[in-house]
Amino acid sequence: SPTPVKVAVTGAAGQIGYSLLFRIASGALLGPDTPVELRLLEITPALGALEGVVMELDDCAFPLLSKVEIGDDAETIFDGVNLALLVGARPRTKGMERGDLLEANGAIFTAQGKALNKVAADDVRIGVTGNPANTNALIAMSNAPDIPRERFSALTRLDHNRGLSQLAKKAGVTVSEIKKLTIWGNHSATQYTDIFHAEINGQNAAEVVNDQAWIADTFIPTVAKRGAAIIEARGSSSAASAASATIDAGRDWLTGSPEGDWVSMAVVSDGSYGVPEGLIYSYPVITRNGDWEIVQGLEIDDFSRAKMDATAAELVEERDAVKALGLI
Ligand code: NAX
Repeated sequence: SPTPVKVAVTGAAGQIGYSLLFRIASGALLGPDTPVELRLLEITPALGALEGVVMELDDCAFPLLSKVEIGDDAETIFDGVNLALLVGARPRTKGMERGDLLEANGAIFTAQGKALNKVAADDVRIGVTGNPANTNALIAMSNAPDIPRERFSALTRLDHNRGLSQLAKKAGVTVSEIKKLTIWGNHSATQYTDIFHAEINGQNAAEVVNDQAWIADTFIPTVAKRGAAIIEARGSSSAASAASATIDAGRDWLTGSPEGDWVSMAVVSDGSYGVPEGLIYSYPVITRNGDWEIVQGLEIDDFSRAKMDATAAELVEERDAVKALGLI
């Protein structure tokens, strides 16, 4: 049988982990023919809870799950991993300033970047879900000089999926009838969900919708504020949907985006679309065999330009703040 793929998940005892691990172990990430070895990283006080999660993984008797290792030492857990899903992060707690949050996460992502640099497999891919995802990815990437920069990405697939579902409802179609939606920029309130290049059954989505006020005043803010709406309704933040998007993103990265479509992924900017080089910025990308390519040549009107620039400006600010803290 084929060699198991080693997949690391950090923050494995958390909410997202509780959904993500079972999906990975069932084959949703790597397909029905690829066995998987899970490497689960947590902070020391959460290891007991993580043991309970592993008991449940055992009890599922997943045929594809070859082995599970848990621990609190990044170098041990990341040793030889082919894919690292960095989910664990320090949430913003009451009274915490933005600088404190960046600093707390900086400590996590500098250490994890260094550990990956030292011990991960040569073909490693790293996906960051933990917030602030783009800047955490930038910190990890900057602390892993021997890993090609293209191997890092931050998750905007949840925003992409949220956009698909909102647009499908408005247009009275199913999500699979929509292609080429784009999330530009930061996974934050400044993100820009672009339907001007999207297609609904081959027709331009903005033309099908034909309602600029809805696009500007309802659609874009609804997608951007969906996380807050989930917290309001559920009493805790999106977890199953975030896990599902983490699976979608990892699967498409490794096995390729669907023909005739693209996906949104925050990746290192090469200056495309006037975005400052080196930022981790969400773009429309086509993926194949673990590589990605930014879709080029899309026409950008003034409405889109302003929104793409605003989210880039926020990422520049975050980058400058972590630079000032000596994290990159
Ligand atoms: P939880 O607080 O339930 O779980 C996080 C886990 O990470 C905890 O078990 C904690 O012990 C662990 N952890 C903290 N520091 C660690 C470290 N240094 N090494 C390993 N583990 C560590 O949060 P959860 O709801 O699972 O969310 C995880 C992260 O995803 C948060 O940062 C959250 O903001 C972010 N999200 C990102 C989304 C995205 O689309 N990019 C959407 C969902 C979610 O909000």
